[in-house]
Amino acid sequence: MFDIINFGKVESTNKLAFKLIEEGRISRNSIIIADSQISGRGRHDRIWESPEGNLYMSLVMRLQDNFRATDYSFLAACAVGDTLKSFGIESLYKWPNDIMFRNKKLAGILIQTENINQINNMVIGIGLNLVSAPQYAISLSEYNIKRDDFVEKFIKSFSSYDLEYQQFGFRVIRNKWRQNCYKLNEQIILSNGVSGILRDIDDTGNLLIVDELGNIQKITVAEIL
Ligand code: BT5
Repeated sequence: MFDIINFGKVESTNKLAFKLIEEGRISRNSIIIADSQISGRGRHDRIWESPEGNLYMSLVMRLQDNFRATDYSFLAACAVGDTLKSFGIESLYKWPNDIMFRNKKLAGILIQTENINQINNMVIGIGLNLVSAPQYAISLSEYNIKRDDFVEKFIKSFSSYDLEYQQFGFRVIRNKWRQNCYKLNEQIILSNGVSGILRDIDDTGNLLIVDELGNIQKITVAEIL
């Protein structure tokens, strides 16, 4: 189980997590939660809007040998999705790290790793719009979900997926993730210029697209536009 550590306003819960690991002030089974973030970040240093009222959390873990950090992006998405479902909310998972609701972005996941004192540390940052969102995104303001209730259920779901992952590997997570895959079997366009039908993810989390010529393209890094 995780120890929960609450903060008020922070720069970024992911950043704080690594600082606390470096200073030896946190166990590798903790969750940092903040009320708001001054400089919340997404991938490639993109900004994550972080006003008060939403959920900003970072899970601090030790990344065990032979496990891939990227697998945890799918695992965390499944746990967020199942938790949302327990509140009656049907979400979809957009490759590689978004949670969508009513066709708009509701939550994002940012996984970072750093080797500190010969230990591979993994920080899984999750931002979820409980009460407010930027105009182009969506929140759950109409649902009245308490942050702590969400976190409690999320931890249970995450921990049970993690056990399954450790026992059976990525296959179980992949099967579960693809059941809620956003735009599955639909035409998509990617940021790298590739377009085609989104067919699947493979056993390492790459996106598989069938292009106009019927060829399967394996995509490792890109965004679905
Ligand atoms: C993500 O990045 O979606 C990962 C976001 C992770 C945020 C959490 S909060 C706790 C922890 N601490 C941090 O500092 N970060 C993590 P990416 O796929 O790069 O998406 C970033 C894009 O999402 C931005 O460029 C905006 O277009 C959009 N965006 C920004 N804020 C948003 C929000 N609150 N809701 C929905 N979309 C947002």
